[in-house]
Parts: sequence; C-alpha cells; structure tokens
Amino acid sequence: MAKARNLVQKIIAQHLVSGKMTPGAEIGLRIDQTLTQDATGTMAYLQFEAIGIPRVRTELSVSYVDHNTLQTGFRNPDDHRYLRTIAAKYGIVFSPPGTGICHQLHLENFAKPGKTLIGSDSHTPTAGGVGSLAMGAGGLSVALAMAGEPYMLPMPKVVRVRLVGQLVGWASAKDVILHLLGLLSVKGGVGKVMEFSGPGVATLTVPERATITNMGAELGATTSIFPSDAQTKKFLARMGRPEDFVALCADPRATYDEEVEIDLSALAPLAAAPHMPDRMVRIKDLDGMRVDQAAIGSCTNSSYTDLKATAEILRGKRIDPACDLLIAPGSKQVLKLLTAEGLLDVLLDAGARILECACGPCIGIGGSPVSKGVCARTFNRNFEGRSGTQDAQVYLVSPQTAANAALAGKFTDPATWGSAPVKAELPRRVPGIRQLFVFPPEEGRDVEILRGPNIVALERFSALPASLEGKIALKVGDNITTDHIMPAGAAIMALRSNIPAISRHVFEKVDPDFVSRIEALGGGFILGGENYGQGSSREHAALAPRHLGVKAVIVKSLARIHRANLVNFGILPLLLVNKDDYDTLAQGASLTIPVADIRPGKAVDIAVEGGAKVAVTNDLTTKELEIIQSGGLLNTVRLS
Ligand code: MIC
Ligand code: SF4
Repeated sequence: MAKARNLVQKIIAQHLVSGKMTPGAEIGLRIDQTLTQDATGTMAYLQFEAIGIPRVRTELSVSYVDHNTLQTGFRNPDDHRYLRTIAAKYGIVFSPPGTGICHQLHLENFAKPGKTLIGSDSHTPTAGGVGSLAMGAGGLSVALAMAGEPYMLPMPKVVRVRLVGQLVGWASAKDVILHLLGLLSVKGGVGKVMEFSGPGVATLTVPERATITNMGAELGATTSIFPSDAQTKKFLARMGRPEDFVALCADPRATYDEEVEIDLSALAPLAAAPHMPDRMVRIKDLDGMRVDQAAIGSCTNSSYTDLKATAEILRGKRIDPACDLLIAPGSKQVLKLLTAEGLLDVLLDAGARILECACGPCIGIGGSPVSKGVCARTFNRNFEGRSGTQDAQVYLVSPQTAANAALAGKFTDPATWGSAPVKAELPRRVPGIRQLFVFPPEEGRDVEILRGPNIVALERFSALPASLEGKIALKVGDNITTDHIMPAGAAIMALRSNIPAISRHVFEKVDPDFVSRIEALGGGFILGGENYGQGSSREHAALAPRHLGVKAVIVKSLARIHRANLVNFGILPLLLVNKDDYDTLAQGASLTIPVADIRPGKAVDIAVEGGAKVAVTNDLTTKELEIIQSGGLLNTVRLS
C-alpha cells in the first residue's frame, strides 16, 4: 500500500526532480507557474535575458505591474515599457499597471490547485488559498524557473494547522493569521510549510484562506496551503474557470512533523502592534487609542469579500473627520464588483479615498500617515518606517477593525460595534477582466525590447579569494528585515533597475553612515542576530550590499529567501556556532575568513584581530558553496 501523504508531500512528490523528501535535505522541484512584479521583475528579466534562452519553459509565467505605479518621472514608466516588451518577446503574460495587485490577480485568474508556483515576491503563498504550492523567491531563482530549471530548496517540515469550530461575531480570517503569528512568532515558520486542515477549513471561503496563506509569509514559512475542496470549486467556478478545479487533500492517515490547533470560535479581533507582525494584542485592549489613518487593501485584505464587509460597516455613516480612510481594491475585478453593487458609492459617501488597484501605502508609495500617526492598516507588515513616516505607529488589523476605527477615529471595544455584517460571498456572476491582460504572441523573435536609461546592465561579481580579510562594517540585532537592509518607498524603489544608484541607500535608516564607511573600508562584513533578512524577497537586499563590497554576513540565523539571495549573489551566509560570540564581536573588528577551508555543514574558525577565534558554520550544499565562491549564480549558469 502506498504511504499516506499530507497535501504538501503529495504536490512535492509530483514535482520532485532531485533529492529526498527528508526535512532539511535539498530538493529540486519542477515549477509549473511563475509570477513577477515590477519592483523585482526588471532584475529578474535582465537575468533571464543573461541566461539566454528564447522563450519561457513554464506552463505559465505572468509579469504584473503593481508596486511602482506612481509615475513621477521617466523611471517607472520606462521600466513598465521594458516589462511589457520583454514579456511579449519571451512568452510571458503581461498585467499592465492599475490592473491589480499581483497576488490578488493571480488568485482570481491563474492559480491552480496542485500546481507549483514561484514568484519574485514574498507573498506568493497567497495562491495557497486554492491549494497551489506557491513560494516566494528571489528574482534570479524565478528567472531560472522560467528557463525550465528546477527550484532548489530544503525539504520543508510540514506543520498541520488544525482548524476547529468557526469564526463568530467580528472575528475574521485576518485574526486567524494574527493569532498564529502571536503563537509562533516571525521566525516560527522558518523551514516549514503550514498545511491547514480540520473541520474548520470548510467554513472558510477562498478569499479568507488567501488572507491566511498570504500573511503566513510573516511566519518566515516556506509557504502555507489549504486543501482544494468544495469552497475551491465554488471559487474557481465564480472566477469563470471551473475547469481548473481538482480536488486535493491529505490522505486520511497522513502524518506531520508538527501540529498546532486553532479553535476559530474562540477568536476575537486582534492587531499586530508596532513594529512587528507577531506583536499580537487584542483590539479590546486598545480601546480609546486615537487612530489617525485607516487603510484597507494590500495583497492581504483587498478582496471583494473584504471590501464588501467594509462597505456594510460604513453604509449610511460618515468616518471621523480627523481620520483618513484609504481604500485600495486588490484588482479591477474587485472594483467592478463594488461598482456593480453600488458599494463604491457607499464607500465614497462615508468619506473614503479610493486609491488605484495597487500596493500603494503598503510599501510607502503614497498614503504616509501624519507624524507619530497611529494607523489601523489591513496590511501584512508594520516594520518601522515602512509606511513612509518614520515615527508612525502601524497596527495590522482586519478590514472590519479598520472600518470601525475609521468611524470612531479610535480603536474601540468590539463589544460596542453592534452585530457583524453577514459574511460576504462572491456573486454567481463575477465580471471577467481577462481581456486586460496582454497575452504574448506565438513567436517573439521580431519583438523589440525597449529600455530606458533607468535600466543599468547587470554586474558580474568576481570569485571570492581563498581568504577574506576585512572589518565588521555593521553590527545589527535580531529580526533585521530586508526593509532595514534595502529600504522601500516611492523614491528608492524607482531605482530598482539601477543597482549602483539604489546601493546608496543600503542600511540608511539603520545607520546613515553605512555606505560611506563600507566604501572607505573597501568592503567588509555584516554581523547580525536571529532571523536576519526576514520579510521581502527583494534580491536588492543582497545585490546592493554585494555591489558595495559585502562578502559575508555572520549571523545567529537567517530567513529563507534572503539566505537564497545571498547565495545567488555570492555573499557567504555564515552561522555562529556559539551564539554568545555575537556579544564578543564588535563593529569595526578585523576578521580573516578562511574561504577555501569552508566545507558544507562544517565549522571553521574565523581569526579575530588580537588573536581570538570565533567558530562559524553554514548550512550550504556543495553546489551553493561553489556558487558563492565563483561570485554568484549567474557566473555558473550554463543553459542551452
Ligand atoms: C513587500 O511587501 O515588502 C514587497 C515590496 O512586496 C516585497 C518585494 C519587493 O521588495 O519588491 C516582497 O514582499 O517580496
Ligand atoms: Fe504589494 Fe504590500 Fe503585498 Fe508587498 S505586501 S505585494 S507591497 S501589497
């Protein structure tokens, strides 16, 4: 009899190209679908061009434009034109700016149960809401997947998240994932996939599931996934693609590496307090706190279901005049549904500002709050300064909580909110927006790729020497995010296609002198704590430091996607054997790293000036070590 498998093992087994399904062992997966967004996509396509094959080799690759939609100069529009033309040339579907947020659009239009998907955005797991094994990755990893290469990753542990009961009152899907984050923390999911199961699953609609899998990224998890069941069937039918449905679930006797249980009936509205998504507090306990801005949208909570709930709460009412309410629908389909049902009027009449269907305020592209402003945002990240206002206090909440906060101008006890609106269901007939995507021509040979001056050619890095000497150019603490390393926001993100220019901003919010210091030192190392590089998939957080001469990061532990990006661009990710050594190493200390002696999984000593030694190890494979030593993945790729 075949061994009973959980859902994750089933999908992995069907796509396994190399390796054994033993947690921690390296596996190679065939990738069916890829997605990119513009802020990471330009690099990904420059890398795809460098690989040099004529056409993508996936079943489907989509290029979305949703981040840098603000066009305050030539940079972003030039990048969009590059993305449009390169998509046509290489066989990629193009989603023009304003069509919607990549994850919402992918869920509505392309995600399929049982398929593998990698995307150059950390919230790609949103598609796990329909049972797709969907992972965030660096742009170069996505470029290789488009070239038909397997995606390499450590076989994850599978955590069964057993849902029982059902949501009641004002509790929502957002509160499920906020609760899980409070339980497991922002590093609790590293090396793991969250597989949802149990009787509570059937009570959640696909948009609700997608909210949960989306923000599973904040656990540091490889991905999160729901089974494909009657809810999935209904969703795909309403999206006009019933043929994409296949039923998929774990075998009855499947086993898991770990298990967590959540009683949905016991949940109440929650928030993640500033400045980390796992700082869980009850809304009830924030009663009376002034709210200057409420923002509803982002790839976590911008579905029709979310905005209909918002409209029902605001119907016939006026928001507090001291509170700004921003609403960004996740896609034009959502916007059309709101319009068709008269809900857009309800939102406008209540005083909401309707933004473009894009990421916008989530990544500090417009919509920054007032100084010290308290915000109730339905987004997934509240890292310090990410809103564009350095001293803002961002609370991550559900749309229901944000709408109530906008009405009152403050957080109030949910017990005073009256009865919750009936859970919204997608109508039977959902207007299609498929005609808005630009499908590539059969043959791309004659398509001319148009590039603007913002696009700077890729840099090739040289191989590492046998021994690296240098100083610790910066010492940072735990949970350093890629937003700390390579800040976002409209001005800096417009430089995503220009590494020399964007590298001027590395670590600028942490230490404004970092760039001048590392330049004066002629390169160096970063010393970090636990979960270094958590958050986004932006490979610029590796590429730009590498451009400045960072050759190694020495840390207590690393986030998954950032670790892969460090390898891809030739930066040694070294792990302290004895975590207490972190305290003895100071910024400015001179180190000698014996690069030639480093072996996969083996400890070596770093010599510290003054004669001390510090042992470091690594979790690299032989191949990864070769990639780093040769100056990065692009130097080793030979495809035909
Ligand atoms: C984010 O939410 O931080 C982003 C912006 O979507 C990033 C991608 C990027 O930096 O371009 C992500 O989540 O990967
Ligand atoms: Fe866009 Fe925010 Fe989602 Fe990132 S988290 S993809 S910036 S909406």
